[in-house]
Amino acid sequence: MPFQLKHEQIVFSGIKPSGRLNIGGYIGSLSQWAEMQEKYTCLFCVVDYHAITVKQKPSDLEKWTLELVKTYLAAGVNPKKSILFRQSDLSAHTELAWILNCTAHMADLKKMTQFKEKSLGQKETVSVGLFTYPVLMAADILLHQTDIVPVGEDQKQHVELARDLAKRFNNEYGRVFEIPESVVRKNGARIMSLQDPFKKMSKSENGAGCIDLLEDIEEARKKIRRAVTDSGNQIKYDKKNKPAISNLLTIYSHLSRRSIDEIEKEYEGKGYGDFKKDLEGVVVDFLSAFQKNYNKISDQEALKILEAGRERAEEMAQKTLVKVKKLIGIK
Ligand code: ATP
Ligand code: LTN
Repeated sequence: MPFQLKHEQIVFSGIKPSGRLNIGGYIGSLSQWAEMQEKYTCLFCVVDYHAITVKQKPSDLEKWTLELVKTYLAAGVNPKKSILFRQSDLSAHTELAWILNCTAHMADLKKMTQFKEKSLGQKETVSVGLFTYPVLMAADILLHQTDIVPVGEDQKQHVELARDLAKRFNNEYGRVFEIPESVVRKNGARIMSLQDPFKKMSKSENGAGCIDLLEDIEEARKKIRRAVTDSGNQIKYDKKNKPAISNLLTIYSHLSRRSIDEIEKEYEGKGYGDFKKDLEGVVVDFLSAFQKNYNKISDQEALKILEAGRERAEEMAQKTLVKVKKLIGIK
């Protein structure tokens, strides 16, 4: 039975199965998804071809993929409302990526901050895949005629590139792609390391500055206790002068679903000690509830959901790819 589009506008997002998602990725991106599925037709993808742009152990890829699907579900993504699928299940993604590689310019990709950061120190041995990574991401987005892309701050530039490639292709060959827009949280789009408020909390960092969604609860407690703070003792959101406390306030606010204003008021006259003790509670409550949801889902269920998602996602993908190929003169 063909999948009926329930809502007019289309949302697409994805995460790499390259390790465990941390609370930064949750706050910046994943936490927006469940809400969006009530208003939009949503496609949420496990982007395994993106994961292999840096070395991965082959035997880990399937494990991380299933973990990620379960993570999506535990965060409230509902497979009855949204399409969950694996990027490599649809060859249209890599096919369109190749075509868009021929639309992208070297200069477009040389500007990409993520590539510059990730290739630092690797020089000539960095994979070409890491360089063209944003083109594959553009293919993911454009293939499904996406309107909205919820991501963290670090991916905004890649969505910008997807927009540019869509416009360039449409101008050159004829209108085929929607022009997507990123949706980035006003506050929380860049959660910083608990050990260094000038460094992004990141999956690949994985140290004391980063809390995974599946983190051992006692470990998580320790990481909050050890989190760095700023000079002074006031609990005040001030990114410039109090970057560490501002980051902790942002985490507190998102995980407890309370506004920063409200939290600041509650801690007027109190010090960092009280605040961090309560933050520990907020993080532990959040992680416990999340992990309880996560543990209810089996690998078999996750696999079934991916299989159903593949069928649904295939339709739109093929429609777009057929049009694109015709426009460029390939049968
Ligand atoms: P890596 O560091 O290995 O590149 P990552 O931790 O950035 O991985 P991704 O899979 O690349 O994880 O990111 C998943 C999503 O979460 C993306 O939309 C990304 O922008 C967002 N995200 C990742 N880290 C953060 C963060 N610290 N704050 C806010 N959003 C984040
Ligand atoms: N590059 C993103 C993951 C990603 C993505 C996408 C996000 C791949 N394709 C399409 C949104 C839309 C990352 O590193 N987090």
